[in-house]
Amino acid sequence: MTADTLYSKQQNVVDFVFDENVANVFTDMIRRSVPGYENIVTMLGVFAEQYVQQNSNVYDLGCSLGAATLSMRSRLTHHNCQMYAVDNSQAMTERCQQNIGLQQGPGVTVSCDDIRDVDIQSASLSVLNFTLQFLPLTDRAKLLKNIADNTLPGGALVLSEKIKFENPAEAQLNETLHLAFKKANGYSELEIAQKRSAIENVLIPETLAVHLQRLKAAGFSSAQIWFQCYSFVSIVAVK
Ligand code: GEK
Repeated sequence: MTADTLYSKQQNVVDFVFDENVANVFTDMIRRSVPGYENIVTMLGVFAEQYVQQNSNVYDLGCSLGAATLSMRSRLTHHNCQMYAVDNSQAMTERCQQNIGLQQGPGVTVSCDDIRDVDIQSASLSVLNFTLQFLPLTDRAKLLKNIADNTLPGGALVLSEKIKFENPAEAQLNETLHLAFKKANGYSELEIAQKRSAIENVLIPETLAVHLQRLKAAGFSSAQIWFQCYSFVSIVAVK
């Protein structure tokens, strides 16, 4: 795994993009920046075991290097389903394709596409693992409705996001704890500050209440939080 040193030197910070440089260090970056990421990825395998149905499709939307796809594939109990891993960063999908090829398992179609354009059909499980937060606010409901409309009865969506807190004290506490987490993982004050300014116009968090209400409005019959670590949550919504 290549260490993430992207923001270790003083630089003119520009908006964050998922380019070659990020793809090269992404595994290290996300593990050291997103508390609970590895647990969530592991548990996606358990979700796959629970929700993937015969003759259905599984979607990893914003797949990056394919960690969620690999976890789900490793625990599929039905082998007559098709997996789709989609990301609009070519640097990510090239590496994702290689990673998937390194392990045995059912077929996965990896494509370099915008998740807003994916033709979702007969989904039994879809995953948005820290991806929805990068879409413009105005596009989020439409994507969730597309997923809900094309999810089979009993199928699910797992949505992981960084959330915003309305209560200033709660926001401050979670911010402090996240900062401590990043420092404990070896990021310097400079790295943390530069990454924060690179991401602030790119990753737009919303409150948990907004997420849960929008999932219900999209057509899921239930939506509940199953994991939280500081401001990082994962929600399961069932059709
Ligand atoms: C994991 N799920 O390891 N269309 C397609 N992909 C997009 C779009 C879009 N409109 N916007 C952003 N992305 C992964 C981690 S990372 C999370 C997901 C993070 C992609 C983007 O290229 C990147 O690969 C991914 O969403 C977000 O389980 O970096 O915090």
